[in-house]
Amino acid sequence: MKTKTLTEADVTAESVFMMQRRQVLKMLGISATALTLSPAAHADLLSWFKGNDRPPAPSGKPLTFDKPAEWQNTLPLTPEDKVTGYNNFYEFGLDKADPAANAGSLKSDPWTLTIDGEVAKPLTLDHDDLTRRFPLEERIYRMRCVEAWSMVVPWIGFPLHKLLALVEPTSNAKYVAFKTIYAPDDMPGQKDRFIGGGLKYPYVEGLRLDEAMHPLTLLTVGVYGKALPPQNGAPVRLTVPWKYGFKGIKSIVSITLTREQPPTTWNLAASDEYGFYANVNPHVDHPRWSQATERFIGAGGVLDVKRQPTLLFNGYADQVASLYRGLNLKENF
Ligand SMILES: Nc1nc2c(c(=O)[nH]1)N[C@H]1C(S)=C(S)[C@@H](COP(=O)(O)O)O[C@H]1N2
Ligand SMILES: [Mo]
Repeated sequence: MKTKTLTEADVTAESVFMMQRRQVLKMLGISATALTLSPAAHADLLSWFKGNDRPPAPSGKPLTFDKPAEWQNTLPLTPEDKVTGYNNFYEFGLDKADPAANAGSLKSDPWTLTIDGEVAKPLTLDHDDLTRRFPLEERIYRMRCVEAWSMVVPWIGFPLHKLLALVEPTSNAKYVAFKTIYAPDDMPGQKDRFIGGGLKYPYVEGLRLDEAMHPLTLLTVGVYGKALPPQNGAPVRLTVPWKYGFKGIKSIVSITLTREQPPTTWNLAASDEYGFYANVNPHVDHPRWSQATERFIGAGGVLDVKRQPTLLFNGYADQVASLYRGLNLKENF
């Protein structure tokens, strides 16, 4: 990593994850004393991989679900403890280990998810509706973070198009906007600009309506056979496997059909680095790092993770490339 003065703008960049929290604090001039006093400072990437000071993630209740053959495959899975222990959920801190350590304060039951906007039949779902209203399916998806690491995850959920069909989008509906819960008393990152990486909260995301209606787009309520633990976005999050992970907004409280393209959190933070589309693409680099390869997080330790080529649309080009015919993917990154 090159040495330079870290500005506040850098703290809002997702690449901060690539540094150790210790380095970030040092560059910001926060003293070693403050560091030892900060509970968050105990957990950095390396110590997590060594299994140090990381409490076991609380696991959700077992779910009933089908395993449609269409969504099964033989990709090697990322182990459950890494899927639930190596997370991005800035509302609970910047370190990969922070969400598992801190997200226990999230109150995910009861829950209310409203679906409104340009729809004929607005709808409100409660906590139990999320797992009972639609048949649940296990889907083994590749997951690619914009920071150039990847996983393979057995998610459980239902396709978003089933929910959208129920609310009947009007002919004005062109986009779908998503919003994470705003609960600063339970989410330290929403209360404290430093803990929350300087992002604007609540976290928001969006898709074009045709992307939202695509059969791959999943409203996810579980992982590894059980209800989502809080650090993975309990009780309901989005999974769009051909896009960078930041599109997969967690702990969703509202889904609003809109006429205009909605604002999205990382684009608001750095519009030249994080686009609205965020389709995984080995040929379109992030301004500050290459996207040609990725670090697959498998069963090994931090030093033997596999480098592998990044796949166009994260390996889902056959299914989704037609959505972007005629669109310049370099301009619309
Ligand atoms: N509300 C909210 N949703 C979020 C994030 C976040 O910080 N807040 N991080 C995103 C990023 S950058 C990634 S890579 C994925 C990580 O999901 P996982 O922790 O379940 O692997 O969640 C996404 N959804
Ligand atoms: Mo990410």
